[in-house]
Amino acid sequence: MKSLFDRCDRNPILTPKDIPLPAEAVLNPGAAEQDGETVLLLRVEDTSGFSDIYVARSRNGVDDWRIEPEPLLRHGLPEWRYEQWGCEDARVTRLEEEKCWYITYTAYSQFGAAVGLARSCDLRSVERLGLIFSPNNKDACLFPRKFDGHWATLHRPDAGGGIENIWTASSPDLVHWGNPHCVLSEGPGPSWDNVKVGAGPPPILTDRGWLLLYHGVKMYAGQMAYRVGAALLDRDHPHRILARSQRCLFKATELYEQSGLVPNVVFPTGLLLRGEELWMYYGAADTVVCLATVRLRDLLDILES
Ligand code: BMA
Repeated sequence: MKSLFDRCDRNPILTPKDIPLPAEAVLNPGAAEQDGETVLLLRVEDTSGFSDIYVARSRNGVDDWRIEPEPLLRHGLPEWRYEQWGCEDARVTRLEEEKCWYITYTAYSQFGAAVGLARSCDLRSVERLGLIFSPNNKDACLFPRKFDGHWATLHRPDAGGGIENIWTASSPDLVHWGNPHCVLSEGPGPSWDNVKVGAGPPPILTDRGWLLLYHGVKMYAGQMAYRVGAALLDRDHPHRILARSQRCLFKATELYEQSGLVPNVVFPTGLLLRGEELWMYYGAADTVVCLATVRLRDLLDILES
């Protein structure tokens, strides 16, 4: 059967060898467009096991990446105690109203995994705004516009007892968050996403509502398989889910996805709409960065059926 997504024939498009320092892995990139170029916010795990966020730029979004020598978000700075062990898995959203990009990322420390927020107006320097969700919480991304005067985010609190669902929250100022709603829960019974779910890249507004790509996890022989599904959220009330794919839409089938530091992982964190096509940037096997494309209409058709 023809796959819904087309993998880039240059995959993996970035590997640890491309990074200007000894790196164990490069993975889970946030994606943005700036001055006609593609910008990826790469998670780079160094050879001690700690991660920072680096910026990579390319004219075509596929190759000839130029990687900044210094990280945009460096873990371990003395004044940021909640990220002493790592800055991981950045998602980036352009807020036109603020004329800036906002970056949500996993701030990892002895206190657990929390959600940090940072702002950048040039994707070269960054201003941290601090934590927006306390541990354990991951996989947060911002919607690009306000709803009734409030910003909105998706996030994935760990409810304990192995319950990990996707929630929304809203905020008047991007700093104080409240009004929680569960928007997408773990799949039932033996579903492909029955262990946990988490938001992927920031949602994209379509004529049917907000399109969300998310990762879902199921255990096979004691190992977690990370795969990708899609959902549609209401255009004006993003905590209302309109549709959800019943099956996973993208999974590890290639060697670079099935084999690596963590096998059988595809983990999308960047999504750009180019004409009729979505370009999905994802981490594969927690080791390399890859790209796959899909026609927006094909995804929406699946969600409608
Ligand atoms: C999640 C996160 C991701 C990682 C994924 C698969 O919990 O830690 O950074 O890619 O697991 O191992």
